[in-house]
Amino acid sequence: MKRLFTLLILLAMYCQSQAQTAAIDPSIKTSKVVLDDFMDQRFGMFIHWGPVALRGTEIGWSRGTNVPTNEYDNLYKEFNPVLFDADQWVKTAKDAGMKYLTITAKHHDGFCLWPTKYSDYSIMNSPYKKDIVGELAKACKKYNLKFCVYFTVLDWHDPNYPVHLPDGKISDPKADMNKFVKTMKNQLQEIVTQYHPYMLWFDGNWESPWKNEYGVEIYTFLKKLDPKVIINNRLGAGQGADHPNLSAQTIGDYATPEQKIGELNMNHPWETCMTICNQWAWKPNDKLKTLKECIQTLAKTSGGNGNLLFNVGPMMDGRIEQRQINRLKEMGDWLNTYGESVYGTKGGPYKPNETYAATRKGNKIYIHVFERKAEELTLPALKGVKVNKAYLLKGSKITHRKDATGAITLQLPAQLPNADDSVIVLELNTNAEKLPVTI
Ligand code: JFZ
Repeated sequence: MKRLFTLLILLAMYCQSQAQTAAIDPSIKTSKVVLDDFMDQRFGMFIHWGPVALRGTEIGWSRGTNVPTNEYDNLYKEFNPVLFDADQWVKTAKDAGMKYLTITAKHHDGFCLWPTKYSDYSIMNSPYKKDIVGELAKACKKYNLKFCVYFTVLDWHDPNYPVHLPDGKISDPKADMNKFVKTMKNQLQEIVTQYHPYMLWFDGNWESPWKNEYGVEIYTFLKKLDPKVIINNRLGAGQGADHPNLSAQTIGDYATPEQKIGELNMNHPWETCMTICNQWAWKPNDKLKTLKECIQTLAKTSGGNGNLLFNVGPMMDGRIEQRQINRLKEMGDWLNTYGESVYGTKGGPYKPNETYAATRKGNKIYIHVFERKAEELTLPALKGVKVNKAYLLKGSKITHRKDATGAITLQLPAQLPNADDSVIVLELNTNAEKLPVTI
C-alpha cells in the first residue's frame, strides 16, 4: 500500500514535470501591447511561392503526388524568376490597403527562399541566386509594411525529418529529430537576426514526430532573440488542419483559422488566412474570388475582431498575375473610402451575418451593409444606448428610430452607394467598445 502510494506520488511529480516542460514561461509571452498593435493592422498579404510555380501545382502537397518527388526536388535548378521585383509585390500589397506581408521562407517542400548556411536546397543554388526574403524585407521597410515570415515545422525534404511524403507516414529510420530541431533553430536565428520579422507564421505541426517540447523550446529560443516577435499558434504539437482556438496551454500568440472566417472573439487575437483563388501556390486559370467575396470577407473578419491574411501565389517568372493585382487594387480603392471602419477598430457589438457586419471604435459603430434586402435595416437592441446620429460613411444622413424593445431601425437609401459593402456610422452617447456582444 505504502509502495503504491509512493509510486503514485512519483507518477504525479513526473506528470507535473512533463506539463512544465511543455508550457511557456508566461513572463516571455508576447505582450498585449504588441498583439493589440498587430490586430490594429487588420489586413495583410500572404505569399506562397517557390520552384513549384514551374508546375502550377500546390506547394509542398504536390510533391510525390501530382509531381514525382525526384522531379519536384529538381525544379529549383530551373527556377529563375527574372521578373521578380520585391518593390512591385510590396506596392501591390500597399495599394490593396494591406499593412503587413508574410512570405513562405520555407514551405513543406523544404526549399529555402533565403541564402541559408544550413541547407544547400536554397535560392542560392538556383540560377536566380538572389535573396528573395531579404529583398522583400527591404521593400517592406521602404513602403512601411510589417514584414513577416512563414516557416514550416515539418520538412518532407530534410533527411533528418522522419516523414518524407504528404501521407504523413514515418519512413526514415535514419532521421534524427534532435539534429532537425537544431537546424530549425539555426535557420530561424538567421531569419530573425538578418530580417527582423514582425511575426513568424509556423505551420505543419500536425505530424507525429513533432512534440510540444520542441514548440516550447523554439518559442523560448525566439523570444530570447527578439522579445517582441509575434508567433502564430501552429508551433505546438498535435493540432489538426484547423487552428481556431487558443488556450493557456497554446504555444503561440494568436489563432489561425484557415480558408474560413473565424468566429467573433473579443478575448484572443486571430487571423484568417485565405486564398484569393483556390490554390495557395500559383495555378494557371485558378478561380479568382469576386470583389464582393473579397470585400465582404475582409468586413466579416474585422466584424469578428480578427485579421485577414489574404494569399497570392506569384508565377514562375516572378510576377503576380495582373488580374489578381487588379482585384487587390479594387479592395484598396474600397479601403480608401471605408478604411476608417476597418483599421484600428474592434469587431462587434453585433456578430457578422450575411446581411451586415459591425465594427466599432470610440463612440462609433460602423455597420457594413452588404445587401439592401428591404427599405429598412433593423438592428437588435443595445442596452442603455442612444444613437445620437446616423450617416453613411463619407455620405449623407440616415434616418433612424428606436422602437419600444430598443431595436434600432435604419432607413436605407434607395440605392446603396457601394455594391459590395456600404458603411453606416452610428454615433452613440457612449463608448461603443465597451458594449457586450449581441447577436
Ligand atoms: C497549411 C499548409 O499545409 C498549406 O500548404 C498552406 O500553407 C496553409 C496556409 O497552411 O494548410 C493545411 C494544413 C493541414 C492540412 C491541410 C492544409 N491537413 O492536415 O490536411
